[in-house]
Amino acid sequence: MTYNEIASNLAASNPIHLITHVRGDADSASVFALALALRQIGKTVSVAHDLPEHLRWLLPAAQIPEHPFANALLVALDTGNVGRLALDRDTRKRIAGLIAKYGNETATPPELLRDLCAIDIVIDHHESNLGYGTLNLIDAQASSTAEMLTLLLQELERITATPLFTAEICQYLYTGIVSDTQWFKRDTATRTYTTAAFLEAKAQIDKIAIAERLDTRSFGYFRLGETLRRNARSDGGLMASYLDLAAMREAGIPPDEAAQMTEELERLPGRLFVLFVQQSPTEIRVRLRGRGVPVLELARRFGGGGHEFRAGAVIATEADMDALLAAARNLLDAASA
Ligand SMILES: [Mn+2]
Repeated sequence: MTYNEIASNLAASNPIHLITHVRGDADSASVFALALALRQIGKTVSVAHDLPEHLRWLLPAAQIPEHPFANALLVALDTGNVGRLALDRDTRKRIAGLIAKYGNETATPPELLRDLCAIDIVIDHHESNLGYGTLNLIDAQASSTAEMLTLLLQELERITATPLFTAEICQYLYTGIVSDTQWFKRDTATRTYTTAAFLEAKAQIDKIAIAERLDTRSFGYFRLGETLRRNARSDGGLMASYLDLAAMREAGIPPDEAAQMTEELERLPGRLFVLFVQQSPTEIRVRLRGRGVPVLELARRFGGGGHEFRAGAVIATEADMDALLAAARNLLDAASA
């Protein structure tokens, strides 16, 4: 599907329900740019998201309902996994049960997933996205969902002849781009520059304010750093660490904020980085980063997904942790051979 075709579909639909992923980030929050734009062209819009506490400043001033209206067009954004969609508890549980039955999402028959959750349109930049929507706009060349939404809103503006790039909308899109690219330091292509320049020309964007807000960490975050360093193990180019629930509780940091410690870990001189973050007694989130070493396949093998050099998964036990580390070591050996 092209940007124009998706924009035409949105222009022709009403109401519209937008769904992003669990453990939201500044890029998934660019969904609010789309929501506000759709409202400007007269649509009834609802947004299902899961923004963690430390990112609540990204919520729009205007109230946007979280639950879909009857017969709404369902649009999923910023995730390649149906299992990661910020759906209601019940549906998520049923999807998780189905995926568990087949081992991982890739092995789960798409039609069975569709029975539980029939997405009309998918908009995403993750390479691992197989296209679980009726219509799919998957652009792995895009730095972020925010970059994609900038292009999409340009089309929508043309189709509806309604100016859509308000200061608030530009702010959302820009924040998503700089967050996913770490201020144009990674996944940045010429088009990322073009879209960012377009937004900068449309609105006065306070970059310092955005940078400060994105960099804000709780005091406990720095205390949790002690656990990150204490549990760190290096083995050749493999760097791994583990943040357990007890340590997070003691530091007063929820797992979502703790997961940002991947950024510190990947500053170490290594080639493959693995951060385990215990989400609950039965769930361990894995964040994978590769420096020149592709990690997407490894994530997939453990039921996850993401990008070639940045991916993630959720595993269950400490035995899974060992299995993943062993697989990571093999991967590194194969890459060095
Ligand atoms: Mn993203």
